[in-house]
Amino acid sequence: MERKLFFVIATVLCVAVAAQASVVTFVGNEVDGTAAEWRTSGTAKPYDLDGDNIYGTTAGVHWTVASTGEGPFWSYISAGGQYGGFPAIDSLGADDDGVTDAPGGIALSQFAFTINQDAATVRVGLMHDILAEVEWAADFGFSASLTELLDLDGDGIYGETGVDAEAGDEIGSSATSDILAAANGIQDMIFFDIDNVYAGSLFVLEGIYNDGRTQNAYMGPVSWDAVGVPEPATLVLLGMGGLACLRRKK
Ligand SMILES: [Ca+2]
Ligand SMILES: [Ca+2]
Ligand SMILES: [Ca+2]
Repeated sequence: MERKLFFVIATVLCVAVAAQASVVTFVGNEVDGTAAEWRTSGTAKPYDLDGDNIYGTTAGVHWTVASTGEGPFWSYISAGGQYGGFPAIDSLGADDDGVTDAPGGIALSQFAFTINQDAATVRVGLMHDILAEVEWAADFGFSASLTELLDLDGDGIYGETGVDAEAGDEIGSSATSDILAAANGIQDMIFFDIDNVYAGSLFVLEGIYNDGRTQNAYMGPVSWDAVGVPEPATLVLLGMGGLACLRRKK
């Protein structure tokens, strides 16, 4: 009986270990909402996943020119540069997940990040409408997409096109937000959920202008709130599941 139970658990865990693909969905926009007070728990946050009224409880970041960063939960690469004229928003604080509070900056077009831990769901928030008036006056029709990048052929390059005819391109689940109302200098936030997050998964956030411009879209700070992060005991169990998979394959 014990042995049977072990194999049932092992089978479930084998499926869980083998099915490494996340599911990305668009959750909603907060337009002219609480984004400027994203770190102030006294302000109710309608889209906060973990309910502590802070966007980015797990991690949060602003960035500087072509920056990279790494924390216990994530690492990131900002593909873009920095731009001045950043209105006041809550300080991230130097003690938040080891991220230094960079001066106001924004990324151009793309922001890639890796999540280093399993989680049931991670909610990603992207701030927009963060420029001073002289800039936001020309800033409208913004939307964002979040896409998982995969490495199906195992060559260490993620998100290639046409590498595997059977499985398709190395693009996983993807979602695009609604188009935001024209910028007015009051910060907005766009939220995506990633379900079935597994350690080492790679994602790219992309800003899109929908008014025919070829110019890169400006993106603001990013927040992560996670639920269902396994306790160490569960990780041990998953490790045992992985071993069981190997044993059964032999
Ligand atoms: Ca939170
Ligand atoms: Ca590849
Ligand atoms: Ca706005």
